[in-house]
Amino acid sequence: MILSKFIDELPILPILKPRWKDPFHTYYEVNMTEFKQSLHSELNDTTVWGYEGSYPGPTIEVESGEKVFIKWMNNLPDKHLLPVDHTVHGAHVDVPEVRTVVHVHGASVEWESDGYPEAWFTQGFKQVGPYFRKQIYQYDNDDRACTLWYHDHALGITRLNVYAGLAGFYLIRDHRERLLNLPSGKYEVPLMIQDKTFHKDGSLYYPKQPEKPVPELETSIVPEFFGDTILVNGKVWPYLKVEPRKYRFRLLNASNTRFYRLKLDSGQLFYQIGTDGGFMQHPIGVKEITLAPAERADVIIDFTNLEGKNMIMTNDAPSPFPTGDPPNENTGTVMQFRVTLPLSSVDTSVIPAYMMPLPKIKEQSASKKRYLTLNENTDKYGRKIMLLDNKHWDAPITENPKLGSTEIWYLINLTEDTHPIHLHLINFQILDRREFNVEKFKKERMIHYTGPALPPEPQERGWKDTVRANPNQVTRIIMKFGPYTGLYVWHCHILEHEDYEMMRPYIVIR
Ligand SMILES: [Cu+2]
Repeated sequence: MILSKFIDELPILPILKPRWKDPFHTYYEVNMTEFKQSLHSELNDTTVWGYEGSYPGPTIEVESGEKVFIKWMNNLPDKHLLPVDHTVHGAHVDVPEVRTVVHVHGASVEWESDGYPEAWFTQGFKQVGPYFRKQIYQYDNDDRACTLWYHDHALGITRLNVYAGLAGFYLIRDHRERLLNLPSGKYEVPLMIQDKTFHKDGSLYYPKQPEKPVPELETSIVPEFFGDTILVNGKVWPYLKVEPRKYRFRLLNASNTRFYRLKLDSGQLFYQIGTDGGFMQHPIGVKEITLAPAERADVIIDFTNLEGKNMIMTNDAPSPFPTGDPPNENTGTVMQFRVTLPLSSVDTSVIPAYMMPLPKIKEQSASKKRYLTLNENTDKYGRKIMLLDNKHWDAPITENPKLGSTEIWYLINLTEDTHPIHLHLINFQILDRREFNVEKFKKERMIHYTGPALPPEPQERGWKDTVRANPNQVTRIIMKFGPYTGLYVWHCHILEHEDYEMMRPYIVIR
């Protein structure tokens, strides 16, 4: 079944209204429920999970420094929409099948409100995980303007909960952003890009068995999942009618495994103004933007003088990345822009020449270096299992940075895939990437570099919370730990890896 492209309009995500707001606090309640929604007009309505009855969830917009409280509430059914694999750690038969916990990706948050994977809760908070501490999460939002997103993070079923629809945007705004005079209002559109596969009846497909099924087990964990259709804001291959003027788009890859390398088929440039953690120093004009799962890019596209033109945003990233198959005509198509709306007023917005200072964290300021491997092993059923530093989730904590200290982490990738590595709590800067001899490292546990240190790509020169750690390379990142102490996680953001042990706790100590 092949769905027609560009017959549905891009959904513009609603902004969530707080339940209550005074000069000191803002309070939201967000309900998670199961419902049916049309994801394409040729497809029967799809049963999905969403926040506040919407997939993707409504956008939460806050001001830098605003004290925000959110009660995330689980009103989902007891039975999961998708096949749970009870052989996966944290999803065994001794815990409820449907568990949720919400993480605001990229936010700096006290640990009790960060959505620790074992702080899950069930419908009505009837049952909670061992690290559950509070029903109402607190967000101080002491960050600069940036594009964050919220999504589920429950241990062992994150891939299923997010694939079912539990994801939304969380935008922090600030004074500096308003001074930049960027395209705003209806000319600023967040775009959440995901891939999914559907059954004929419109229901979501997620693989149930690995390639070599274990007869006695209902297994579902797979080393990767690639859908055969691309959705933006919850619609398959949508179109957006635009005016001949500048637009700001916040691009987010919210897919389970798929990477995207986005281009405009008209050859137009994206003017990138921001990375994961906020504005870059200067905008860069780029022909293509690579986004691993969880990465964001804040861009301006200028449709001025393009009246009547259509252009397609395409994807040519191989899957798995970077050495897998190229996308086909379907997975290579993301959405269409149609410059068919009349210009409603003169476009006075700008692509700024300068956004904000971006001081480099000095390498000499680091008090500790950590050498951490990304490993590929085989589990007892013969399935692929990816690990961080060759350790499982429940091994004792080994990463324990001191509050206020700066560290350099060497991500030593011994696998054949790129892994998007995400640290909670902090933003980091990418120092460099460098080729090394993997076989020699496996034998001698010593890094033998085989090439020069490569600086981060221009599109990565800013604050980051997710970094692509490429195969055969050591990727170095630098960060200062704070402002909170407590228990956080770092993990691969390929959700099939994260769910199956490619995640580790870490603790910030005093
Ligand atoms: Cu991974």
